[in-house]
Amino acid sequence: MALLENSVGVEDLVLLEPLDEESLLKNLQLRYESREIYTYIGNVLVSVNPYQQLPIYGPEFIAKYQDFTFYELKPHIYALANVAYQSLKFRDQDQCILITGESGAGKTEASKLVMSYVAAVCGKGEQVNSVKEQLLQSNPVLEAFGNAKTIRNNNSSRFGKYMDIEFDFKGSPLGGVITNYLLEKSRVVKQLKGERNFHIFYQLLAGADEQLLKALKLERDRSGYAYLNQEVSRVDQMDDASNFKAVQSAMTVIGFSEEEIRWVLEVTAMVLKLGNVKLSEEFQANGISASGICDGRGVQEIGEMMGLNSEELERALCSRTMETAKEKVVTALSVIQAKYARDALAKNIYSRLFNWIVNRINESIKVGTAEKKKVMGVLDIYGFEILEDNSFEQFVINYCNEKLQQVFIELTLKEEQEEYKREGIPWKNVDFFDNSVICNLIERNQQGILAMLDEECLRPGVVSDSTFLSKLNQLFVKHSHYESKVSQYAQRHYDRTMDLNCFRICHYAGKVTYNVTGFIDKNNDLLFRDLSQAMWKAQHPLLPSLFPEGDPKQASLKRPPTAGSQFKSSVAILMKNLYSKNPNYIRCIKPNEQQQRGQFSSELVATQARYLGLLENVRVRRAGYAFRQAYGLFLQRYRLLSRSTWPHWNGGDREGVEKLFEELSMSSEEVAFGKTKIFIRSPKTLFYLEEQRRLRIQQLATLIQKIYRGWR
Ligand code: AD9
Ligand code: MG
Repeated sequence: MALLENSVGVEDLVLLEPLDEESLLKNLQLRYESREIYTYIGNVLVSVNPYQQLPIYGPEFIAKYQDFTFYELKPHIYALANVAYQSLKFRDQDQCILITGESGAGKTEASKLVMSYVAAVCGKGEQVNSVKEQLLQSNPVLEAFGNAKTIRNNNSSRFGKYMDIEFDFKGSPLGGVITNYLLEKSRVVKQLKGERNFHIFYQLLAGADEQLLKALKLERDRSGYAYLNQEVSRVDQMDDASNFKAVQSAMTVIGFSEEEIRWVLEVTAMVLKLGNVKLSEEFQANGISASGICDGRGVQEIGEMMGLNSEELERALCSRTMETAKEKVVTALSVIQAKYARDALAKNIYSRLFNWIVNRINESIKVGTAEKKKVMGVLDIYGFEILEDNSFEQFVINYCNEKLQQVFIELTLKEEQEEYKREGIPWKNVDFFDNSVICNLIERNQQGILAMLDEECLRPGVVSDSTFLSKLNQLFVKHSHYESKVSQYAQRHYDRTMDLNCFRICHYAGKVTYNVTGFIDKNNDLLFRDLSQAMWKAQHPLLPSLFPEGDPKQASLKRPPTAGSQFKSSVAILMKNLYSKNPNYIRCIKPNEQQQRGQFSSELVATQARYLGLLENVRVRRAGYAFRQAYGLFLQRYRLLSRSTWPHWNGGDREGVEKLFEELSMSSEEVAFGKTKIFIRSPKTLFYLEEQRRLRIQQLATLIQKIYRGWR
């Protein structure tokens, strides 16, 4: 057991003295500076991004952690993965691994480390290896299409991911299911300064051979593409060309046919080419300014690739058909509207392609329903976001985090409670902040913010972001977790930082001000019907299936669910799934904004520690008994402190520990004897035992030296 090593801080924050934010940060920093990136809070793992390859991974370490119990070795992600896998295999308990943290904190790397650990220890054989390969190879494919360079992370996941890995009764993998959440599709058409589009576009241009480029009607020179931000095209230590080969081979391993790979690349190329469709005002219809396409060749090529008459494509891009009960009216779009339609089409094609890829992977890794399965879920999802300008995306991301916090509190407490119950130890309730009031504010049926947004989107008449905001202001003026200019005026509180078009939510992790501009549009997420119908008519083997609502026979008048309500229902499914499993937490922390090794910004870490509720987590853990261990292991470590148990003890483990405490005159308040484990209330007792043990070892060493000298 290596719980206490003062030179590198405590390995379990539960043992921290004094317990406050300052010492928590100091401890993480001390450890980080000694390249100890992992620290526990009981069974929760805190991981600080090292921004360097540490020599602590790979087969040798996997073998080491496979053979030891949780606290026997240094804190490590392999230890957590091992506990989860062993409980799944031997205790028949479905597990989930929840990885949270802000962008660049190391979530995706952590999820890959967990997967590679599990893959290494979970059985052998040709069939099993092929399943493992498929599961592991889903990562490079999803990363190519779903990750991008951002200011904060060169390989930032722009979607949330939950993956269930399914095992048979022996613990060998059978397959899995991936669920993806909210791809940041706006990136397809526009990127912030210093950021890139999704990796696949660059990989394709750099890695495709001449023949493929020609077939896809692409030029190798990326500077010709309007959708690719021109100022950054390369990323340090990222080889787009060789990654392209890796993606193609990963797709093959997963089971995509050559044809399917080709279709995916064709659709990707169409998106890229759509960005170059130039629209201008040169066409006049009935004297009214309308949009038209300047560069006919581009549209013609896209039409050919889509298997669509280019005039039809042009019509779909530049006009809009309104259907009334009696007639169809075609109106020309203005240039601004047509550009909006073009970009909406590109974003929709890409995000639907991404969903198609996820579904296609799922088809390959799917497991038959007849078999009884054990499941390990791995969640790699965006952490809480407070940006300078927060919009609809941050709102739903933070809502998801609010729900995850709810799971965290309930399951952490529940697990504590259950352990005490299992061990037959009385439990006292712990006070904690219950964030259900915030979850309700957002998600409550018919009365929450999401419901208000939907109501506004569906309401006939003139709706706008500001009518939505007025509605919120009216409804929540007195809500303790809602603020706006209106509610502030009502309370005679004047805050210059709050604009008129904003509302603020006091989340568990802090206050976030959301700008409502674009909420209605993003929630509606509508594509002009002309465009979906055109896509549905295309002859391309993949494209039409991405736009089923374009089928005129479909009851297409029925409105698709809004983005907000879709997200809410997928979060609800996720929560149900998580609640049915035993949770294992990895809390990832980003030590600096520069993506540099060795730098630890206390201020930055402090903010994250607050979002992640680390201190609260330690308090909950300490409210009961700070430390617990199986009798056998405990006795082995401390038996040298008692005459009854040292040097020989022939009784049972529990009796040995009882004797030990009797001799040390330990207060009965301080310890509790469970069925299989000893529970110690305060860390101080453990420090005391450790200190006594150290002195005793010193004493014994001196004694041995004396005897040795006597012999000589
Ligand atoms: V985002 O929300 O998707 O933008 P993540 O997923 O939290 O973010 P990611 O795992 O991508 O962050 O980590 C960012 C970078 O940190 C990686 O590309 C690595 O270069 C680096 N990193 C993270 N964890 C480790 C690690 N355990 N060892 C070495 C690491 N490098
Ligand atoms: Mg990531």
